[in-house]
Amino acid sequence: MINHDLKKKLYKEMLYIRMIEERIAEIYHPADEMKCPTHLYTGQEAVAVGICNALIEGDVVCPYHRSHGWYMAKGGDLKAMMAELFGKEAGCSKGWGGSMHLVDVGSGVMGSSSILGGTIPHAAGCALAFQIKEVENVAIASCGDAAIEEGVFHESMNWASLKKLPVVFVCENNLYSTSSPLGVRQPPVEIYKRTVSYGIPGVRVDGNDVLKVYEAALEAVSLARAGDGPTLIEAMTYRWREHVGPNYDYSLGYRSKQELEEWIEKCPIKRVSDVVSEREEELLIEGFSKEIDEAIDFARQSPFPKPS
Ligand SMILES: Cc1ncc(C[n+]2csc(CCOP(=O)(O)OP(=O)(O)O)c2C)c(N)n1
Ligand SMILES: [Mg+2]
Repeated sequence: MINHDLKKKLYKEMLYIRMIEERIAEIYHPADEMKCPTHLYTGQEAVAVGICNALIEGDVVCPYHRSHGWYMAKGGDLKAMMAELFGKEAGCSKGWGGSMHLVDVGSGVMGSSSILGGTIPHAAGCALAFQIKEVENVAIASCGDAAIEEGVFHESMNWASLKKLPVVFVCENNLYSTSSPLGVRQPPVEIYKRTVSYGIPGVRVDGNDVLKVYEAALEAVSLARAGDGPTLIEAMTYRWREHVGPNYDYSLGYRSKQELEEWIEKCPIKRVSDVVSEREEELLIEGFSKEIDEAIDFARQSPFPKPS
């Protein structure tokens, strides 16, 4: 049962992530201080927020390259993330990783990766460690729809099913791999149905509905925690901005402005915005804006890592 307080928490976290991403988009080119390739999460916020809110202390996430939302939703530190994007020593990966390689082991962010599908076996490995240690924790792997085409996805599903590992695979299906639509890359079988051959549950949810994502996550996580093995959650969503970078890219022709506008209508944040009053929203925006300013100032003032 999702009460008012939880709904508000989910709303706030999505708004926070949206504001961070949109601020990065504003400063990325004009300031030219972030040298790392940056994949923005705008439009997909409900997935990381819905999943991470179903987790408990000690659970871990292994996020994919569109990682900022996961890092923040799991409790990562904004200043450390911003410093990482600026390539600074105070960054969460000491300035050497950039946007796609965010780590905060203390918060359970076990390291995102630029290698498609790369963090799927990492999560299975974390889950194996939990099983061996006999702790009731769960590991989450996030990936995009393109990672389903990687061998390592299938190897991990096979092993996780065989060993009944406490892992939940989350596929954020935003319909594209860079500029290639799903239909030119995969046979017409829904991603969540691929689990049939591994004998594990697969579910599809509206990935722009944070309440639905949360409920699906709760169920998958409780199965995993009870020793009943993995689940694949396919969350249908859409990235608003270009694959990598801050621009809108419908002018490239691989997707239409109309398609983007239809998904903007389905904004995950707008869908639960009735949980706050206008005044509350203003205050939240004011507070988050200040925090983001402070994180950017902190990142700018931090030194670069020493070559040694
Ligand atoms: C193993 C591997 N192959 C190819 C790439 C190049 N690459 C980077 S992002 C990307 C598209 C990823 O699409 P998807 O997994 O659907 O995630 P999205 O970016 O759509 O969120 C590709 C092909 C890579 N990083 N790793
Ligand atoms: Mg994709």
